[in-house]
Amino acid sequence: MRNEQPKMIYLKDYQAPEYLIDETHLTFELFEDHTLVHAQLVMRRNPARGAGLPPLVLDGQQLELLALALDGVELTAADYQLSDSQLTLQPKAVSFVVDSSVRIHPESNTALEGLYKSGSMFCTQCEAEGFRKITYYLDRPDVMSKFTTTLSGEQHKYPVLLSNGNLIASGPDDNGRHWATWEDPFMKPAYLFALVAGDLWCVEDSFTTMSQREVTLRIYVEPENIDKCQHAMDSLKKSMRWDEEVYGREYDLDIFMIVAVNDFNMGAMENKGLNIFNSSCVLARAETATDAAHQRVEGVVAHEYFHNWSGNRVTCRDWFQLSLKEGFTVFRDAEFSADMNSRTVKRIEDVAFLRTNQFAEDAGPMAHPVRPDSFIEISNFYTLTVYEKGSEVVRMIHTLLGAEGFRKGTDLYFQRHDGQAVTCDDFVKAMEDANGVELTQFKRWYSQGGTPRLAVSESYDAANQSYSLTFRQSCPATPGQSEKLPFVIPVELGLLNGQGADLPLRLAGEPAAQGTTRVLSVTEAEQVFTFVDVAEKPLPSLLRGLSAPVKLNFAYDRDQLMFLMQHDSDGFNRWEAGQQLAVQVLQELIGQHQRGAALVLDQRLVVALRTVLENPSLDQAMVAEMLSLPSEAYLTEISEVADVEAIHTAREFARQQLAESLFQPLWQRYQANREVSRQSAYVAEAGHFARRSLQNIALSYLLLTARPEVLAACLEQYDSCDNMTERLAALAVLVNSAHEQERAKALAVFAEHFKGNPLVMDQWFSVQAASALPGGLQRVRELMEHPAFTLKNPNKVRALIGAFAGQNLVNFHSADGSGYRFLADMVITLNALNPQIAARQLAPLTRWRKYDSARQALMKAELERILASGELSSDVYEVVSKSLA
Ligand code: B3K
Ligand code: ZN
Repeated sequence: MRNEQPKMIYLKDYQAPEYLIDETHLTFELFEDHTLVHAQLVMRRNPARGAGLPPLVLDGQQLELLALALDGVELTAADYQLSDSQLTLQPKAVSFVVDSSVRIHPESNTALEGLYKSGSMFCTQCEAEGFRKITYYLDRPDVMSKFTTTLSGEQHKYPVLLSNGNLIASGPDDNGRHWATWEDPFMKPAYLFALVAGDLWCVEDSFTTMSQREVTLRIYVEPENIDKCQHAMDSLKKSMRWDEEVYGREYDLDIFMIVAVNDFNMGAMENKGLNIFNSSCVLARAETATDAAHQRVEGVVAHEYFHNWSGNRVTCRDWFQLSLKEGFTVFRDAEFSADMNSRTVKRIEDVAFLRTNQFAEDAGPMAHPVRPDSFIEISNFYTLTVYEKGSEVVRMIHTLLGAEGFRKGTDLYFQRHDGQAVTCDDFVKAMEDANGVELTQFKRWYSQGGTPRLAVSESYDAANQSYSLTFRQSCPATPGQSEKLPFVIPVELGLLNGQGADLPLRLAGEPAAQGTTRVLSVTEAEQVFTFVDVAEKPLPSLLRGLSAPVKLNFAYDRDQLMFLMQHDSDGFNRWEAGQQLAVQVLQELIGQHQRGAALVLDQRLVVALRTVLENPSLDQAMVAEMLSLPSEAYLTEISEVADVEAIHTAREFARQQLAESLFQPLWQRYQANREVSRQSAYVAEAGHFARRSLQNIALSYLLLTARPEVLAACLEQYDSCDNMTERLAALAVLVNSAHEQERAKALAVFAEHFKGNPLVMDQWFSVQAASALPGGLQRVRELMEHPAFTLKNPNKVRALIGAFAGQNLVNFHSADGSGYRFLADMVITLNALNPQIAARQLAPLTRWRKYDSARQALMKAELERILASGELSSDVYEVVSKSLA
């Protein structure tokens, strides 16, 4: 908790550190009621900061200082100053050694930052500023040091003792204790430090790198999970090979370890050589993890592994540069997943997520540029903007330079900055230098927040056979930034003729056409591009693959969208046309509902989806994506004022109508796919994901019809499937259905069967929390009393409270304000337990500007109540105060 007014930190105030730490020698003595940490820091004045010996200011929080020595001489209280967050002492020479001993309490650390206990094991999470809760240190990413770590604990309770790098010695102690010493040969900032002690089992494998070095791979888990590691191990080996092939990056230590822990604030952490993972991002097998979970494991294992180069070997100078490693690494893992599975489907999923969630963040009170200018609490800036939009920015560089040019840029970046802590500017500079291009204007993507609008209009000149597109870009104001300068917007496009074929593209002034899809750079506020040799008025396919994270506006009519859905050569844009058609149709229904008129579904949506369903040559995953109507959250995001009730009613009406009208083709595809699932064992591969996704979305429509054969099929799937993907889908469909008895029975059977598996129980909580049936809040309150629930576990909080507030929009936004009150109560409780999780759960309340004035008032009142509730963490304080500003 803060006891001073939280301070804003600014990028413009960055200064290099006064001192450097060449070597860090740590000793941990782990006990049940405390831990002793001894740190020996071999330090010197930073030559870049000139002469003189200013005071040395070390970061430290919640540490009990037991002893302090400078160059071997014990210091007394008169020799240093101690505050809640700093230890200040006066060096006497350019080079010196600081020794400190502190006592800490991992056993009562519920914030899960620094050293803490997850169940019976010790583990760490240091990024961003957790290391200062372990020992006094220069806890900033531009201070890089060589670490040696010795840890000791009871042999019986903690047979496995791990830290970064290589094990160099170990042995027994007296009194049933033992110890191990690990040495990490690579310089690293403190945020990459890790330690684990526990009763763990591991699966082991090995990988031969491109220069023929053998690397030992180990995944450590609690004994009951030893049968759920194979998928993560396979994913790790694929990631290692992919990074060699696509980026020329080889692994650099003799061992790579992953440890799964149950209590973890985020998905995982890329500590050098010792990744620590939320168990939800490691454990996967058919019976307990869905296809989505398998894909998440693959993606997160890859993401953390890729950080070894994009993050660890080349790290961030300061935390304003977070997207340097995160945006780049998300781009890398997205491309990896695209290569391992279906590229188009991966892009569709990522874009749907970006537009629903990051665009909402960009339109809210916490909006910030990809490289923020200021923050109060850095933990609040592990955002969709830094991660997902940051990845889009890297993707645009890739689009502008092409794959080869981009690779030249990354080669130069890694070579030039290996072992350094650098900035986003350094990244872009490497791209510029390797390609002989200038990206000055492009860099506005790093410094300007908000989602740009791109309005496009057309004109066709039949006499001259020319076709012009006019692009107008603008960007709404965001906190602290009222005026925006034009961005560089890469627009990938094609022009379709009346038969749906792509036309050759020749811009006025060019000697010849250059392909049928190309990338235009829109750089002005308003800019016209004219194509020549255009014999008939074409239909444009714009922003293919979402080539820039902008909101596109072109006045397509519904027939044109149906045409694009069928003919666009770009699979992503075929999906996109279907989504736009659905948005138009749903918005019409929303309007009808608001006027009190009868709801009438535009039959063109039915025709379009029937065509998709009856086309056997389409990838089944694409069919499933096209059948998925835009989510309520997305419809909210694109509304001026979101009418929660109308959105829900309109969307459910459309689903119901589609289910009735398309019953035959849905039933046929469901039965065919279920039959294949019945005949074959579970396989975690793209083709199988595709089959099951179509099967399950078909089932969700089918159960909206009152046909008894569908209920029977749903129960058959629920009872006799061999995997969690089919089982959970059947359960979710039942939970949202009117079949009360079957629902209750399925839920009870599920809970009984999986009560020993916390990750599966998370799914059970989520499915119920997200159910739009009336009485949602009451159900959530009851579930909080379930023995498997605890507010101390972040996965549980996300599964129940997060799913309720983020996915159950009708119940959360109940007009009486009960949902808001509940969330505020949870945030106040969590603030004391785990500030990072508390601040994250707040997000739905910060979006108050989207709603009608009555709801706005209720939401703001809850934010005010949180603000007045007493001692707030800097995490919660920052989000609440900015939301009310
Ligand atoms: N780098 C970690 C983030 C941990 C932040 C904790 N406040 C996860 C990742 O992006 O790989
Ligand atoms: Zn990351």
